[in-house]
Amino acid sequence: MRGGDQIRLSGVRARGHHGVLDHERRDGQDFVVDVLMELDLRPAGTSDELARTVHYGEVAADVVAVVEGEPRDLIETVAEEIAARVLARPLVEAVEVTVHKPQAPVGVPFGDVAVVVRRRRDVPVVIALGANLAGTDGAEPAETLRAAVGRLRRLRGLRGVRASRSFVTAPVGGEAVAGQPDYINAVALARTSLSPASLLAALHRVEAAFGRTREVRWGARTLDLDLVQYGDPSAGTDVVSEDPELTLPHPRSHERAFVLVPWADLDPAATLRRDGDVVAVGDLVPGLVEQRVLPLEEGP
Ligand code: A4P
Ligand code: MG
Repeated sequence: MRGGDQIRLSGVRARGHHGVLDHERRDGQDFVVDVLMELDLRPAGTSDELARTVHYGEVAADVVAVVEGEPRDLIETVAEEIAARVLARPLVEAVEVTVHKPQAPVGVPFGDVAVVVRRRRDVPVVIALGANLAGTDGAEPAETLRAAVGRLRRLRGLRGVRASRSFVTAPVGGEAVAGQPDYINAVALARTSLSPASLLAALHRVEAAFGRTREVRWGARTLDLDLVQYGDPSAGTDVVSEDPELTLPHPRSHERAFVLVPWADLDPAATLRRDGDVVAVGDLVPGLVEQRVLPLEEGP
């Protein structure tokens, strides 16, 4: 585990019927479980809201449900199942699960036997990049996008960052963007161990590092990073959220050529959830030909 924030839940005891021997299956025995969760505790610590952290009572209930549930031959399997349940909680980035079996049939006097599994969340994400103002250091938008992709590559909790080529695009948004200069847009694909909220916060920090200010919504900007999709809709693992702070998938991406064209260019098999249906990104592009999107010579 890395050296970040943690919640540690130790010594959860429950009776289970796991083991390969007949008497283990018949009589059962006590199992003791420790769970160490890695997550960002700042949102909870600064708001005092339970919804912004993991409820350790619910995690304890998950542990008991697995231990008392389907008998397994191996405590490795029990540990794996507990880890999967804990990681299914949206805020948990990584988990270490220890399953002790202190009454195991070892054949000699012994203190304890335990297995430890460490699992990290690993979710595919799609990030849209856009800029149409020179940065505070005078960098042109295309340069800013290249530098921003470099930042994303170094972001803790993000790996395997792949960026599309950059595209020159006409401003979309009617009156609100009238008279703005053309945008440079690109899309990055990556895998993350961060929760959706932590990833968005990290993207906002990158925007700020490039001089992004937010006086006017839809205003011209030095850098805009939107989280387009979190998870894989074709596998049914994408997060869907109506929260105005973080709407997923991004509510306007499906109608924006400046997102879809670079995305399909980078990943021709990409899919997006739209009104509950999973659609191919490439199939949405032909309906948006009136939006001007032309490749820049070199990608970021
Ligand atoms: N927010 C909610 N969901 C998300 C999400 N999935 N990703 C919230 C990112 N942010 C999300 O965003 C406003 C609020 O949206 C944030 O508080 C965040 O919590 P913002 O970045 O502060 O402001 P914005 O970018 O002006 O608003 P928004 O809604 O992101 O604007 P859009 O829809 O991104 O439009 N035309 C071209 N050619 N290229 C462009 O890149 N961009 C825009 C901005 C308009 N026209 C454009 C382009
Ligand atoms: Mg934005």
